[in-house]
Amino acid sequence: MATASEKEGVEPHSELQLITSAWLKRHADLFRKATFHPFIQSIRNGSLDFNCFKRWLGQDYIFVREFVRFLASVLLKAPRDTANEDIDLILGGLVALDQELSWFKKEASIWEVDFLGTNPQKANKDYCRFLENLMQPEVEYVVIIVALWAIEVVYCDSFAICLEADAKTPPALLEACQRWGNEGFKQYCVSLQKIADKALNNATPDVQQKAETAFVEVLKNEVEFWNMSYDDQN
Ligand code: HMH
Repeated sequence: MATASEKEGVEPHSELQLITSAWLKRHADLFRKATFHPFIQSIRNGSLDFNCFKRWLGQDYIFVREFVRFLASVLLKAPRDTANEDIDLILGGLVALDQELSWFKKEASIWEVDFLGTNPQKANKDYCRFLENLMQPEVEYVVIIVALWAIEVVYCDSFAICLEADAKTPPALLEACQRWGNEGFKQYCVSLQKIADKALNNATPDVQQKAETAFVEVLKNEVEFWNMSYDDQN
């Protein structure tokens, strides 16, 4: 007999993603603000002031340096019984960050952005402090794997918008958009979501609540990060 999900044509693993899917619905407005931000819209319609892109580049490099530590902490905190392929996925994410940092350095020379002379702005400092708090020993693995998924999926969905068929993204910004908007990165995000839901399914309601709060906090931090990049008054 066909299961309910087969009848509806939903992929068989989808029951594992119920919790994160419910959050995406519950916080759809905020998620939209984090992914369809004026910064992204203006890349997509070709009107972004390149100075905003340069500001984003310098700030995001600082963020990614902190994110390396965060990702390493996710790997360290993974419970002993974590499936090997889940560990390998996170390890692959860390390896990709090595290439990402090289890409940032290459872009810095193209755009003449001096990373060493760049100071983190408030939204960036706040976001990095949020990551630092998540790295504390008492924070559960479930909470940080959810945060990791949320951080990645926002960039994935945002930059994918700039690659849609009718987008007028300037050629100079295409590489950045492809870095996070490509199909491989999307698959990485889907895999992270599955790991997050697996962990959530085994968590107590109390910890599930903490993870949802972390998810919402990531979205708010992402909105502030775009605001900062788009407008230097922030
Ligand atoms: C602010 N969020 C921010 N920067 C990034 N590079 C990502 C998410 C994705 O790694």
